[in-house]
Amino acid sequence: MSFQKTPGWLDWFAGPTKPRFKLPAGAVDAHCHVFGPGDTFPYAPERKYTPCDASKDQLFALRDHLGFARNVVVQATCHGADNRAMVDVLRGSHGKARGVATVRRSVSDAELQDMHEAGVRGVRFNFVKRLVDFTPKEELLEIAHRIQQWGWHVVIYFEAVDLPELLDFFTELPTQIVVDHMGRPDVTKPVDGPEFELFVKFMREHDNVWSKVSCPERLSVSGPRALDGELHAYRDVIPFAKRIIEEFPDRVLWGTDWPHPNLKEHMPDDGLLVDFIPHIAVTETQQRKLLVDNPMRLYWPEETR
Ligand code: 0GY
Repeated sequence: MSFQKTPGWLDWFAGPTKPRFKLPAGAVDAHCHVFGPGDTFPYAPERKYTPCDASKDQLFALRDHLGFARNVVVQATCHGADNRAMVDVLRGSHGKARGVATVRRSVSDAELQDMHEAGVRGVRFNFVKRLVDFTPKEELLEIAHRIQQWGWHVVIYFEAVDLPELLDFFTELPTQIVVDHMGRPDVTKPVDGPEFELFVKFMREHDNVWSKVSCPERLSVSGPRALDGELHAYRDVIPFAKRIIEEFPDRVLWGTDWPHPNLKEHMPDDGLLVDFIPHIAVTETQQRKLLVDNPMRLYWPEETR
């Protein structure tokens, strides 16, 4: 089947820079996706965008180029609840990739078991209205209870303005919870203002809540340009990510977000994204926890005992 990319959509960055920041041995890119290829794994009829293809071999090449050892592949909304492309990455990774699926209440235990054997370790609940249609909370809660028997967790994606309304639901979830991109803060607001404070409080009061400190390119308003000759790309995101890493060093994860769905103005060079890491995780200990210890504990616990 042939698909036409959504107009205005930028392709992922070919030929990324080799990062200057040397990732610690065993580093995990804990948030990335694959798209299709559409001819093999068709995009879902209910999708809100049609991406360019981004295959597993291209993902593995990027992993090796940047210096990562492993990937966590998150089901992208353009594939709906058809997890075949994501599961195909896990099966082709020789144990070096784990996954996060999207499922509906109709999924059978046998399907969940199959996905577990392939390396799926979580499900994603998406509340970003431009990406998905509404799913009733009682259906999500039912799924969250069912996945517990495999020890899976729930990844949640939402915008900061929606957190007050979603908070009660999130606190009902019985599993570990991983928040995508710090709950998408508005970085033009103060880092100690009421909006981000609510997110910090959510993490502080619930020790099952983790956060990805990823996607500066999505959150930044100042953008990718350096200031005064220094590397200060995405500088307005730094205080937010630094704050979360400093306060919760054992519950943070980082990922490239390759192939960067839905970007229309600026497509990041993934090598420069890696070079952003030491601006937010400023000590070697923080970097090791963020990139190795934490993702290994969550996705490969059998190797950390
Ligand atoms: C991300 C962010 C986005 C998209 C998706 O699955 C997706 O389509 O996650 C976004 O558009 O903000 O995490 O990749």
